[in-house]
Amino acid sequence: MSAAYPMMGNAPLTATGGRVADASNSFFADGPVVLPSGGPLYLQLKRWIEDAIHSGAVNPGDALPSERDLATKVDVSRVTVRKAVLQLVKDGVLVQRHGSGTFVAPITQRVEQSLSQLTSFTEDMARRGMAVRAEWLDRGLYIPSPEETVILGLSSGEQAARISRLRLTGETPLAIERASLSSHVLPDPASIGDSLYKHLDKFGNRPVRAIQRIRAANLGAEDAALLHVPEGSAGLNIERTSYLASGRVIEFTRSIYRGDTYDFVAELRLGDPAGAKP
Ligand code: 16G
Repeated sequence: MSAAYPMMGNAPLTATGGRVADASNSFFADGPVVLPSGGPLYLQLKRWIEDAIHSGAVNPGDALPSERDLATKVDVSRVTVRKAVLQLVKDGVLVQRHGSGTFVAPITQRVEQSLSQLTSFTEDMARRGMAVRAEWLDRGLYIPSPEETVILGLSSGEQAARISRLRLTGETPLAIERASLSSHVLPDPASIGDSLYKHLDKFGNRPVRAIQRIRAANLGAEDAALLHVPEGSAGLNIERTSYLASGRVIEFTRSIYRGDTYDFVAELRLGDPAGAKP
């Protein structure tokens, strides 16, 4: 993916997920085009566009000319343009938005999350000055699965309140979160606002401790589409089980984070070597 996000890393992740589209980027309007030589024509065109992005002649968020205009300018068929563009979309270099065209993919900056603080997504992002929002994928009360019954310690008659959200900053999706809680704690899953932890806090149910398990994963088609990355991209599968001070489990959440946007950071201290004499 490094070629797919050539300028990732230093620039800020903007609230809109990229610069304002500029269909009149002068690079595409300037003089005759000399495609890099070798290989099929569509790959030459693909390399030409990639080089333009690498060199900064075209910027993240810039719009590509229409298929027809690009074909005329480069003097290739529209089929060749389509093939090159499709490949670049698949690689995550370009993004297509229905009705508005094709754009250079926005820059994404890696976000660091401490592994020693029990914070919420909203708090993590607020500390970085990033506005977050959620798109609801699902919320409702369900008959609990055996796993939910065991992990949440549900008694008979308790249902599982499930909330599934796509977490975004601006237009850039960062994570998918699928949380389960007891229906006693969250009888109306539709009532939580932007932040689950804020909602739980209101009722004195904010978790004070959590166990988090992190695994590498390659994203399946559905999750990859939600996160706007190519299928099979690297992701982080995270399970968080959170506890109240009483020891009761309050939340079990499975999250999938984009591997290209998140670093989880843990501070390590020298402990007492096992068996050390006082
Ligand atoms: C974090 C937690 C998630 C929790 C959410 C609450 C991880 C991996 N997960 O994203 O378990 O439900 O925060 O965030 O850190 P909210 O209060 O903004 O809804």
